[in-house]
Amino acid sequence: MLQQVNGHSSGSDAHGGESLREDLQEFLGGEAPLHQLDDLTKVNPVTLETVLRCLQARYTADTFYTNAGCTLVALNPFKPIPQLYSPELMQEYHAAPQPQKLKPHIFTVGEQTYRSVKSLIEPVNQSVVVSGESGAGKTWTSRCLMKFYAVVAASPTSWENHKIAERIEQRILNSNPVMEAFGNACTLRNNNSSRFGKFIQLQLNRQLMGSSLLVPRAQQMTGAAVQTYLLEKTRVACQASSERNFHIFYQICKGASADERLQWHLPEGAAFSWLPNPERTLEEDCFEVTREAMLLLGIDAPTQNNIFQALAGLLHLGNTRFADSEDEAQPCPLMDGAECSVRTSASLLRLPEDPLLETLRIRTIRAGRRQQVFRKPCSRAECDTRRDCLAKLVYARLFDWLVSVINSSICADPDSWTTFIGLLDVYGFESFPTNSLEQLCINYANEKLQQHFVAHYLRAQQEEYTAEGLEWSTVSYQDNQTCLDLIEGSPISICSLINEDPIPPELTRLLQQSQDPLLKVLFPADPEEKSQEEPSGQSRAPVLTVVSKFKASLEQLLQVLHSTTPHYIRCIKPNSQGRAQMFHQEEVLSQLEACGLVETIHISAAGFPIRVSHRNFLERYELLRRLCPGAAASPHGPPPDEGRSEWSPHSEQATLQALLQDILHTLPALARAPAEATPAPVHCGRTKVFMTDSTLELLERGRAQVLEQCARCIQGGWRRHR
Ligand code: AOV
Ligand code: MG
Repeated sequence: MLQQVNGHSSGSDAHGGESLREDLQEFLGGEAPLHQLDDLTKVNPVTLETVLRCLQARYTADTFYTNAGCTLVALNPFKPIPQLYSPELMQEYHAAPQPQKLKPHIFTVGEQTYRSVKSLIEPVNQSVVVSGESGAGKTWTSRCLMKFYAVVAASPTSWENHKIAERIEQRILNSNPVMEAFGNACTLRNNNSSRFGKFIQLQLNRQLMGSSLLVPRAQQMTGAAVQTYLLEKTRVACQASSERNFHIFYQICKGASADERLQWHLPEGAAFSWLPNPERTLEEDCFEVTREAMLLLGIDAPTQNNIFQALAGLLHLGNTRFADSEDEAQPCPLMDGAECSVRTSASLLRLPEDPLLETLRIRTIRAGRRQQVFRKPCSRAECDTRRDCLAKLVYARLFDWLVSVINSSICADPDSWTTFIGLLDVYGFESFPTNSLEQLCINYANEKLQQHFVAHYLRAQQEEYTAEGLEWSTVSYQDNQTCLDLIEGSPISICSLINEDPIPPELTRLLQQSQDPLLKVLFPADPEEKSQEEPSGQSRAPVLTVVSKFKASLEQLLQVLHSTTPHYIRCIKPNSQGRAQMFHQEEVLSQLEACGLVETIHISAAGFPIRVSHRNFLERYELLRRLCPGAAASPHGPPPDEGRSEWSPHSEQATLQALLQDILHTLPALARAPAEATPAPVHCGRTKVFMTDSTLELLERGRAQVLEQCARCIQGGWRRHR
């Protein structure tokens, strides 16, 4: 199929030549060249091939954003384009009377959400759902949007406020390098892959201009709250070949000073088994940036020192290797050289060395009515699992603690904000040669978000048309409900069958013995935790599994999204090599198919994004109806001038529809619109009038024209009178 489209072998670095360009022009039937089509709803006909070709033409022309009805498609350029994200451009979108008239950009979405959340009549919380497969550009996009809000939503009112505003927005932006250092890693699909999901709620206040209650001065960002989802903690102790551990470990090893190296036992060139591929240097390996950002978030140098020392302790723990025990009754011996690793690890984590070794090698079981304690030496594999589990436990608690510190640093006082804009950046769909529980959760999260999109847009839109009695031929779309049923349905699904890695209680107990101030905070002696230690197997509350907790947190997220007006950005990865100027058709095609883009465009193109109640429509455009000759001649006659309450939307639906047609026939001339600007049909539903953006624009132009004429008449009359 692809070969037929443009003569390029599918899967090649298909960059269009002259013949391709001509072909595209011809295909469009002499209309604007494909790369100039800002909105995919204008592609004709809308098929996977045509959409693909339009996106490819735009990519070739270095145009990376395209509208697709309610969605913005963002192609990853895989090259820096500073002018595309400059503060000047942000201001341009912010100041534009109609930002949607400018070239498609994430700043249009930013400005639209900002204006909607500012609305004086009915401010509604907004959310931006950024989706796409791993490496498609979600994190980049949400970072740019955060910068956009930091620029446009920080309008200081006084010098004092100016400093506060600067501090808070800077702190919010600083949360990014910190969270990415601890939560991102280099994978096969993305050098800076997010290994956790993130929903950031940018909190805005409402400031009024002087004493006027009607004119808003500005809406400032007063704070933010971050919610994270399931960190892929397995990565601390286990990395697939060619992948890396979390960035922070490399940052420490590469960026520590000579003194710190000594203190943290990280001699230059030391090899750590949990630190694969250290020779790869990435942009993300910058320790100084992380430290500076931590400092600005209020994490002082001594606390940072504790954190990095604990992480060095984990690296040494990873070098602890066990050999098989010849006698099952005896604990596994350590491999040569591993004593030193355990000792160093214990000293860095400030744990007693012998209990550390014992905990790693001996399992404690309580059984029987009297809860007798049995000690059983672990097999070598079990020792490895316990070692890994210890590291994962420390790292996951450290990450959660960091998030809570970030939140306390950036979160605004509940009384100081009224509305929010939520930005969702989760880990993208991924599939590796070997996949773990985390991949299931990651892909499950993506299916849930797709379902939200399907429910909110594809299904709800069409259901409303039917309910309103509009003639509408249903566009079929791929519903992923069966896939979700398989993962989370009841009574039996993958979620209900998974019963993963409980943490051995001895590990927590051991960590509670640490003398390290940080570990003391991460592992406080908790009486509740102690009571959970004995796995007697009877009368215990069901333990929440990782999957069930994740499922619950996703449900919560979706509830928040449902309570907002969502906006969608679909990031598309043009190739899997991360190279600029390379458009891999098959890879893009599969992403377009997966997100149902063509169906979205069909519904958007044929649909009516503008919905106005009968009453509101008449109130605003009544003056057009009165000047419209067709209306007077209408067999239904005009509706009563006064007492619009008699004007029942249900009984008069047909009359309204006829009048609408009259208005719209007269409108192009009235609005002095170009001849080709004939409005698309308007539909009168049971309770609302449905129309397209272009119809609305025409109506508004007509209205402005009439008002201008009226003003001239009044002025003329007034002069004659004088
Ligand atoms: P992701 O968030 O969607 O993947 P990223 O946002 O990390 O993907 O993007 C991957 C890489 O693509 C970045 O590190 C940049 O090098 C490049 N990139 C993305 N967008 C742009 C842009 N607009 N301009 C220039 N380069 C860009 V994942 O977190 O793996 O699902 O889990
Ligand atoms: Mg990401």
